[in-house]
Amino acid sequence: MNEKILVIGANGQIGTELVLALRKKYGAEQVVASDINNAGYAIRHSGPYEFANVLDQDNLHHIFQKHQPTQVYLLAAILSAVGEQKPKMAWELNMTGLLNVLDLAVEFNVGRVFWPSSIAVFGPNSPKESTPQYCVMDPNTVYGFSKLAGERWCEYYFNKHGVDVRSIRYPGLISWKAAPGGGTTDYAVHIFHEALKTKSYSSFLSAQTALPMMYMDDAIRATLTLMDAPAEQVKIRSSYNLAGISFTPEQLGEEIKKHIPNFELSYVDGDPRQTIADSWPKTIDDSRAQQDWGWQPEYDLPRMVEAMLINLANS
Ligand code: AKB
Repeated sequence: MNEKILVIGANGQIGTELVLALRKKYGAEQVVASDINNAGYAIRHSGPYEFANVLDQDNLHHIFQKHQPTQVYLLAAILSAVGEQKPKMAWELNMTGLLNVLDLAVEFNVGRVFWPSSIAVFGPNSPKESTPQYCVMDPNTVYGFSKLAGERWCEYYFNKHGVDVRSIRYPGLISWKAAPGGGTTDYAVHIFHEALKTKSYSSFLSAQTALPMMYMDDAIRATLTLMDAPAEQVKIRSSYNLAGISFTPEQLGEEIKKHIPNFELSYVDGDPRQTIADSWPKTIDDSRAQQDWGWQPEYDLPRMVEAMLINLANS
């Protein structure tokens, strides 16, 4: 089948790499990138591009009508740290944006929809180690409970309207092509830029704060694998746990020192992102993703650190 793919929120950390991967796979003309901000030169100039505001149903309707997408990726969101500064706006964007797209997916009979969830759906009373797919979930950030509510809407639209919606609970994503946009896990990207530039970094998370993370290449591969899987293999229609690497700032710093021996890592106390990180899992059990659609990560900590340093140094 000739796919026509619409990516909404294409200029963000995931979108920047996902659009390029989709254009390579399906051909540039088949992948329409869209975003509310017109940054992202590589994205805008390597294929079709539309201005899209997920809160503007008429604008979205026009884009769906014009391109008749067979697959839609909705990546526009406000992440955990910024969400705490702008709680109402985060709820509005993350929730209304999703509902607008799900309604249009029904109206235009879109074949498949991808929507990202996050480890932020877990909360202080969720198990911290090997956090299972199903457990107590009491997220206490606006981002976290907007993602949890979004997961319920995704499953609901699958059951009630037959929308083939697929989702992953991404861990913190580590990438060199685009910056992360206001999350709690952002330190794990900033640290590489500073290590190369100034040989030092001051972490806003404490030395022992372990969090689930993933190199972007693995995240893109997971996303495309899930979207390619036959519908009957996608047994979870809320969102799949996905694990890559778990590490602390101290462990990451030690690994960077193997490449930059005089790198110095320090820590600042009292950052509000520490409280968010403390409410999240340390490690994730992703056995359902492994069983249902064959997920296996390729990047461990040493490989990810080497890839980040080499790619950033050469970019
Ligand atoms: C964040 O830190 O908010 C995001 C996430 C884990 O979803 N990177």
